[in-house]
Amino acid sequence: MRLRLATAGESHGPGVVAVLDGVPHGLRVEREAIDRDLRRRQGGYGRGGRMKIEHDEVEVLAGLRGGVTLGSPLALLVRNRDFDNWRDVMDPFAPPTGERAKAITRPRPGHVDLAGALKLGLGDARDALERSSARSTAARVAAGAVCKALLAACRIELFGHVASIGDVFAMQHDFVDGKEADFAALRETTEASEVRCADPSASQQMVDAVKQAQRDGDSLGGVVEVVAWGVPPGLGSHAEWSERLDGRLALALMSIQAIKGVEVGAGFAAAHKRGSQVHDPIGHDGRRFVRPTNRAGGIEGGLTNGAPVVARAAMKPIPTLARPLPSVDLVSKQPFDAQKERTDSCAVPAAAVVAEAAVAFVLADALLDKMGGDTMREVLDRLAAYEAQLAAR
Ligand code: EPS
Repeated sequence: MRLRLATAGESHGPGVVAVLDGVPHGLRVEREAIDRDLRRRQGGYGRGGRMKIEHDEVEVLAGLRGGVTLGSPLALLVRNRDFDNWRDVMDPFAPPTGERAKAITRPRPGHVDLAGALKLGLGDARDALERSSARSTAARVAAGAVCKALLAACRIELFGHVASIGDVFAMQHDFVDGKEADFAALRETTEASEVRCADPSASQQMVDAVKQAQRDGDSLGGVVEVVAWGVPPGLGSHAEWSERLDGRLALALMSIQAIKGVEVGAGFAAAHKRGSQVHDPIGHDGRRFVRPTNRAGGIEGGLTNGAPVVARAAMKPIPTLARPLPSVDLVSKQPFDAQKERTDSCAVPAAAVVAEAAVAFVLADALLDKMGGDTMREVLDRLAAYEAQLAAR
């Protein structure tokens, strides 16, 4: 594996940071491309008050010169504007003060609060939840934007969209090889939707469902889908479990805050069907191998097969509730309602952008594994040679 991504940063601390190592020399990276993805992640109907405070923008601390990568680690910082309101709680040196320490003592079911307080031996969950917060996904999105630039240079494109929110489902699409023009159109529709959904009538129903949940003091989850096309066959590994591409996608997606399930292609539904209904027949159009269906989601045997890569992730509803569930005080053990905090009511549209970044990281990593090279010139030359070899078969 060529790429390494480390992230740091507390939700209400000075900022979140990504260190992305392994990007070859010579990749052009536009500041606006990173900032655009940061803005996309902040949007979506159902976000709470925090997003009115933050205006995420990247500061590049290392790895880039004149808009071109140096082949050294990239260090990307996104500052938290809200830190100004939390200095007396989150200052890196001054101890938190009294009332304003903002202790979380009545753990929210579904959040890290209880498990984190137990792990760290604390009667206040703040130290655990600050890092566990989905604020950290801003760092993953900034790094993902760099990965997307690398993929785009290799003519690989992708986008994340919302497949469902609550019990509202968008129309499903066949992401079959050869229909790439349709994907680009769906991406446009998605960008125009308040909930990042490619189906306009479902979009409106999703907004209504979130409004209703808000009125009820409740929250909603959903399913996001990422589709990538132009992906050459043979990325990943059939040889070792830890390098299989579906396994790597599962880790990248499952590790996003609040994700409880991941599928590739037909996923869980394939388990209830016969083999003849699930596997994608193989043809040849005189030029290359073709697949009329893509239930495999572009991955067979841990390797990309040349069809679009399709992966989905299921997000649970946000755990912080305006009408809280029963909980227990961490110190007194007395029953109380769980703590109320400012929160989002639905962050599924944001999760689609984060999932896109997660898939971009995995695909860029697998592409670099296959192609090798210190410079983008070497990567592109080796990709062209591989494509010529495939065309000659
Ligand atoms: C989050 C709680 C909310 C979200 C936050 C994730 O923050 P706050 O407690 O400051 O209102 O807004 O997400 C972000 C800040 C973000 O940038 O996505 C949580 O508890 O995980």
